[in-house]
Amino acid sequence: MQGKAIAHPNIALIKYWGKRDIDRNLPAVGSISITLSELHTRMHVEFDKALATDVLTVNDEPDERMLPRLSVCLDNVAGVDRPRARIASSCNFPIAAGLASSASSFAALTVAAAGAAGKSFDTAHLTSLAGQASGSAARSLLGGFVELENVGEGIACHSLCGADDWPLRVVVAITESGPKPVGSTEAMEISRRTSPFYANWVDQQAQDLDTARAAIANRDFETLAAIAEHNCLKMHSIMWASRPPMVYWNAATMRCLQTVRQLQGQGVGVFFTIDAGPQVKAVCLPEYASEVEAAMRATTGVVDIMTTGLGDGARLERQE
Ligand code: 2P0
Repeated sequence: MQGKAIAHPNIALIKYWGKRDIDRNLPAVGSISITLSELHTRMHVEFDKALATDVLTVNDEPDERMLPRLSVCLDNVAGVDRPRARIASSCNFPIAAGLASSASSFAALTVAAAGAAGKSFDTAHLTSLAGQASGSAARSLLGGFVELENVGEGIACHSLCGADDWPLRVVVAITESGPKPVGSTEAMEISRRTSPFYANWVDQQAQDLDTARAAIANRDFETLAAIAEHNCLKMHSIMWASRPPMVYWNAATMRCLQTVRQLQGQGVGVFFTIDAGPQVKAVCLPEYASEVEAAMRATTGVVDIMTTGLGDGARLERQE
């Protein structure tokens, strides 16, 4: 009755922002992401009939905050009549700070819970379960470049390119390690309801996805860089124009963008992307990784740097 799984966060190059069905947590738009290798979340789920409630530890400390969402995910995977569970999560990067910790957490939890419940679901079903818990988590089921599509009444994910087939590097510049002021789920809803740019965003997404998909197939870094930066800035423009406005950036976020622009001016193959937080991810061709890392590290306000390659999808490590 126990399962242990590992999953890596993913960074969207073409972003998911907004839902078409809140109750079923279905995204309004498709997205394309890269799964990272060095950052990870491990989830250990142990069902125990003697427990009265689910209990959670995060990095060995009791933690109640995420428990309600994790419990619902366990219900969806193992059934509402399941025994209560001991959930132990460990994460090697800052949580809830715009580094996609919910993606790796819910992908790992879905796989661990299915293992603990003795269910052998296929990837399509695991994708749908993880996506119900957190939209971006569905993409962490797979490795390398991953596309999430809206298909009928649900979602489907497929791999566009393996992690080793285009081994880009990602330099993550941490500019602040505290949790973000507004969670993504709430921020997406505020955007959908109030931003004058939201409808355009939804309308244009298919075109951005087509451009990125073709760039990945052709290993065309320049085209991917241009469309990823455009899509990222569009997403943030929606948030800035929402009521209340949501600005996740800080001064160092902007300085990192300037660093990337300077590197690009010197011919370095790099582009930026930013999620619902102040961290900047600089995606680069492997030959430029140390140059990009040094430049980001030297940027005023950057408090930490993590460099990673592209990694594999979520997997079960132990099942008993
Ligand atoms: C993404 N983000 O595509 C976008 C870009 C953040 C910015 O998916 O409400 O935690 O749980 O489905 O997946 C973060 O949102 O949201 C996210 P829910 P999730 O990566």
